[in-house]
Amino acid sequence: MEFPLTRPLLKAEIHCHIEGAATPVLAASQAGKYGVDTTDFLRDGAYVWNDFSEFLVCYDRVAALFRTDADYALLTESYLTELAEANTIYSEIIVSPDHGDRIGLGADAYLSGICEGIRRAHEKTGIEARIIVTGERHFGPGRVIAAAEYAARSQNPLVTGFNMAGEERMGRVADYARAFDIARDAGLGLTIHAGEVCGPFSVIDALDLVRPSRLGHGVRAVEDPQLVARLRDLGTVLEVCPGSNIALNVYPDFHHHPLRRLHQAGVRVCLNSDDPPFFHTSLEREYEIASSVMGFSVAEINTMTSTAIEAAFVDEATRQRLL
Ligand code: ES4
Ligand code: ZN
Repeated sequence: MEFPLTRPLLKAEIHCHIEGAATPVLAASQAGKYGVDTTDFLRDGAYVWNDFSEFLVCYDRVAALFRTDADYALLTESYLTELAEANTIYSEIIVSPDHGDRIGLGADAYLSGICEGIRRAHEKTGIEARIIVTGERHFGPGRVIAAAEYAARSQNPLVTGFNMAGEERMGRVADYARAFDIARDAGLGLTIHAGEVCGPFSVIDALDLVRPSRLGHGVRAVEDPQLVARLRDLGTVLEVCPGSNIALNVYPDFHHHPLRRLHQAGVRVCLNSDDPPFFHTSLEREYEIASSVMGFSVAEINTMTSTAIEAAFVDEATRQRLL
């Protein structure tokens, strides 16, 4: 008797920071190569940090272990290959030219290393990937505007979006709005970290001043029912990263995470890994938890995957092929 072949669940994500995808094993190997002492941020095979501010410092320390375009190609290829092995068909990678500048590599070589990693992973596995350039909020408005200008003039077909990550408690969105105007005028897709560390006001500011089609996290909008209705009516897609939220103590555990409530309220949501090894997660684990702990059905999970692809900053022909 023949058994019907069940197709494995396909996955997609649109929110993962490239340096945040570095495994501790890869970071340790890079540290060995450059003779860097990592004991204050990498111990017993795990990254060491206690709160959001320390996480951001740890992130910068790990980023500083990647120093050449070849290092970035290796990092990107490793991350995408692992995703593809878990049946992931699409990923949007958040990259920060400032991190390339800070290590003396320069933004162009940084970006070309990441593109080479995408090319190799695509050739090996077929996975599609695009790049979202990000400004880091805690580097200040000047750097965020410079990142937007860089993205706007890059002419790189893989660069399709602009984001702002980093310390959400620094300044107000208004201080950074010009960066998003530059990116919008250049035709880039817009998304912004909001409603992760800060409450509903950060999401309201983002909607009013940036008018993004998506939000990085946005989950704390759930604290304001009017805002939830606004997100539903606008069709704004929340790039939800449950494991990140638990690791950063935004919620005590997955049972208290608002993904289910947001989905129930008609807000468009999808699953993402953010900085997977920093938060002891992977996209595969996010999908697994959504199913086994949060109780999402196969159909609901497939809807979240489709939502990620619908919201992706990708050309229509590729989107239709992936859907
Ligand atoms: C980040 Cl979880 C998170 N939030 C804000 N900025 C970030 N950069 C890397 N991970
Ligand atoms: Zn993020």
